[in-house]
Amino acid sequence: MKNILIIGATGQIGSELTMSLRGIYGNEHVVCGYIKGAEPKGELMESGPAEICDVTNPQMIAEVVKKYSIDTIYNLAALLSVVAESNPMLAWKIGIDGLWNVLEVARENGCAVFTPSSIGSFGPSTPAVQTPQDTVQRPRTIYGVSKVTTELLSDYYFNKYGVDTRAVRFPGLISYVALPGGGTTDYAVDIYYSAVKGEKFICPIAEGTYMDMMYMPDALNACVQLMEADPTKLVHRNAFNIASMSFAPEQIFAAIKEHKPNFEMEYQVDALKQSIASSWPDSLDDSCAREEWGWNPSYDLKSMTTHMLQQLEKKFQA
Ligand code: AKB
Repeated sequence: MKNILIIGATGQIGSELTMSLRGIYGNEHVVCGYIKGAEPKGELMESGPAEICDVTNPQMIAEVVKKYSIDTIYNLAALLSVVAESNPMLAWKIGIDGLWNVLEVARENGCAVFTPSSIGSFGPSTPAVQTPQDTVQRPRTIYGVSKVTTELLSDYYFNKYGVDTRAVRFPGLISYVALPGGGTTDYAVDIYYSAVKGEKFICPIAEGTYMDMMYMPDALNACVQLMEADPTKLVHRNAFNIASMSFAPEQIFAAIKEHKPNFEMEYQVDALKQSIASSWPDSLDDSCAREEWGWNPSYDLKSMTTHMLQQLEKKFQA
């Protein structure tokens, strides 16, 4: 049985991952780690243990790990790409100084660690179409710089100390449960909210800009499947390309319009978001994840759109 700590458990991924892991391993075995100002609420708070656990405070992490005999840490604390550009030093402090803290506690206490990377770890000199698993990573954003460092430092701790570090490169994640905050791919969530509210969507990303995206249930499965994978099969560790769909704004708009024929969209391109989006791959080659641990997503743009709209409509009716 695993005892799991999720750092950053009240964020977009964390709030759903915590509930999903509680469903698999048992409520008492999954600790929701949060910071002051981002307290868990409702089911997240009530269904299992919750502790203040600031990634920038190594003693705090060590105390929680010891108190609950933690053997696996999901380190989800990070600033997303757009917001990180307005505070690069804070992005580094959380993303990299925080990662050192987590890896040191993991080394001392024998924990496995999952710290996600992103499509943001690639840059303008990376092959953009079917981006290979092992390729050029020279990002221009501080988010990307910290994600490449995350991959390298996590591999370093595995090779030098045997810490069981594993991760994926997340595409833009789309969910009806919690909103993302400060990412370049957020438009692909916001567009569904506009459609359900009956509002015109103002798109900050230019027509023809492709990025990889994924529906949250597939992203959650990737976390669990990779952390449960047979280590002898893993050639790579930090971090695997995973993919399920790639689209440009006009394609997600068209998919929504099939359900909502009166839906309207207008482009008002945001210069910062566009420059980041243009520097990221159009689509990833995820064959290593498929071969090494059986990655096989369930949702494409069509099935995700049907499910997203149904779920958001229920949410707004309630
Ligand atoms: C962002 O847009 O910053 C994130 C990501 C793709 O890592 N969603």
